[in-house]
Amino acid sequence: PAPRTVLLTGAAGLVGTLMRKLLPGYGYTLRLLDMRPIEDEPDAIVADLADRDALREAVRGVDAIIHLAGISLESSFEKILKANIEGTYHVYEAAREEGVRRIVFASSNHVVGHTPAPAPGEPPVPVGIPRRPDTFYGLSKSFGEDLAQLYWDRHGLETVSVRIGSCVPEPDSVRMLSLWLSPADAARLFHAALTAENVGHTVVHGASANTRLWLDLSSARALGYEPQDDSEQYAGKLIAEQGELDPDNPAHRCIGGPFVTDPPVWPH
Ligand code: NAI
Ligand code: 15L
Repeated sequence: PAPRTVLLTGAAGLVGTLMRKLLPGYGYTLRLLDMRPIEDEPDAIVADLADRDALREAVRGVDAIIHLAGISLESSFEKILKANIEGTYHVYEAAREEGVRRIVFASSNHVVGHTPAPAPGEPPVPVGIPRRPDTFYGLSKSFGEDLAQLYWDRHGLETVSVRIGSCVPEPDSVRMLSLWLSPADAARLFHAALTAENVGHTVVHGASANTRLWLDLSSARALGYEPQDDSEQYAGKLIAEQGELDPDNPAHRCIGGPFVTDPPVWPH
């Protein structure tokens, strides 16, 4: 049966807030969790991923988990270790203990951030390219993908790891024209990842049908994802303001963009 009750971790964050609005439209009942309280959601579970008892209770009875919680930018190795590496392990252990069958894991383009960006006219990169994390953050997402593979192979717990490009309401850089995942397409992709059959552990790219797309979407489309949006509508304004990407600029050269030279740091 298709999953109906879904735990959304990281529900207070940017993507979590967008998905809280959009996923109920696909028929899901959401249970929300974040370490930060959510103003208009008094029933949301306020818990840190370090709290294994709280996590186990949070996953009890859900059909699936969308795991968004964690540090979403660069930070110290110690902080990343706790929130993203140990925290994701705790989510998988809770799911295993409570018999949850599927997790959708928010991975990131920063798993392959050091990969040179395709030049204009070159094909997008496939999901199978060697991983080249650009930060401890990207490394933690690479760990999450391996953890997902282990829990599939050892425990039969399924995961779709979504290497999200840039999921924001509107792209705000020329780089993001090639990576944008519109909120509506993100909901489409999460729905496909929750409902496709026999996914085992599948890695997909999370992006819209962008004219300048860098990320190949064939494994996402194989789940039934049909992106509807294209960042090209923002191209004129962004290129007029910022200029085209310069392949001689190290901050432009790779998929990870500024994360390879001067990564934005998690403020908390
Ligand atoms: P965000 O930083 O806005 O949200 C993350 C949420 O996780 C926050 O509400 C935070 O309070 C919560 N959180 C952090 N550590 C926690 C812990 N130890 N216990 C409980 N909650 C904790 O990030 P955003 O943009 O919403 O991203 C969601 C997920 O998607 C993240 O895992 C991020 O790495 C991933 N992602 C996002 C992309 C994007 O473009 N927005 C791109 C690629 C990946
Ligand atoms: C990410 O993984 C970050 O979580 C997000 O804040 C964006 O910066 C995105 O990647 C990106 O590469 O644009």
